[in-house]
Amino acid sequence: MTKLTTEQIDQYKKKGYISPVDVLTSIETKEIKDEIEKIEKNWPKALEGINRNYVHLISPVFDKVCHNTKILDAVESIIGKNILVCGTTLFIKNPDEKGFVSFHQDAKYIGLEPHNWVTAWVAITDSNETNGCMKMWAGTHKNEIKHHNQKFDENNLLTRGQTIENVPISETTPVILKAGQMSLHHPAVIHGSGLNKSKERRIGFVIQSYIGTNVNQVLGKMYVQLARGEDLFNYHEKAERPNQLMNKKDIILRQKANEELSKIFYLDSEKKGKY
Ligand SMILES: O=C(O)CCC(=O)C(=O)O
Repeated sequence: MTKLTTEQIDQYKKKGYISPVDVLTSIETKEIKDEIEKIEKNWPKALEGINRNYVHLISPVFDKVCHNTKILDAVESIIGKNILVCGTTLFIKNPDEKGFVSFHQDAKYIGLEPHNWVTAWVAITDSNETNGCMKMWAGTHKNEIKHHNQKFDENNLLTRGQTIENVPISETTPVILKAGQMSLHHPAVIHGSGLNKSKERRIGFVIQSYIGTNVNQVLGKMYVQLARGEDLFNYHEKAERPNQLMNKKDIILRQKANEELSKIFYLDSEKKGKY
């Protein structure tokens, strides 16, 4: 078992995130990149728009990442031994596009209470300042959830373009990761990311999030998998693990899961974005 060190846990408590943690081999990151390309080639809509979510429900390769022992050991150090996978998102920034992520707090619109959950951002390619890595405003997880303006910018990779204004960029820290490393961040830490100015894709596979079994969904319904321990609370719908890429029954389940997720993300919103 490769739990986080005391130093890493202290860093998480103090800053609201930790990085880098080594989790995948180069063979594994290549397998994931190949899987993305295979899906994009054969099912062009399967990762677009809202379908960037829940890819782990239709692909055994992504499912395997969510249940990776190294990732779960680290997550257990933060949220305890009873762990559910409650969602995943592929954050891809292509070089010729203008995708960015405004500064926000994940806990704002997601409805997961209490905040015994953590997001694992797994780098499938290197992620650095040139290609638009995440930037964290350390320590902000200790404050309240802030007001977010809803901007719906064309190139914002967030659902509503939710934005915390006036974040002092000089106080943020880039989360620089090599392919195969991950960062873990707290539901309330303020973070965002800029443009990909490189000539290659930047790919993050984000398990958002791992939740303790004691975490409820107070705004809607979610489809979860047990990743470790036992679930004595039974708050959520259960999702089976896929054993084949793009199985019909898995596609149907994923569609249902995405419809429910969309209701949560856009609750009380006058407008809908493209994700
Ligand atoms: O991939 C990015 O640049 C941002 C992702 C993000 O905001 C998150 O994982 O919470």
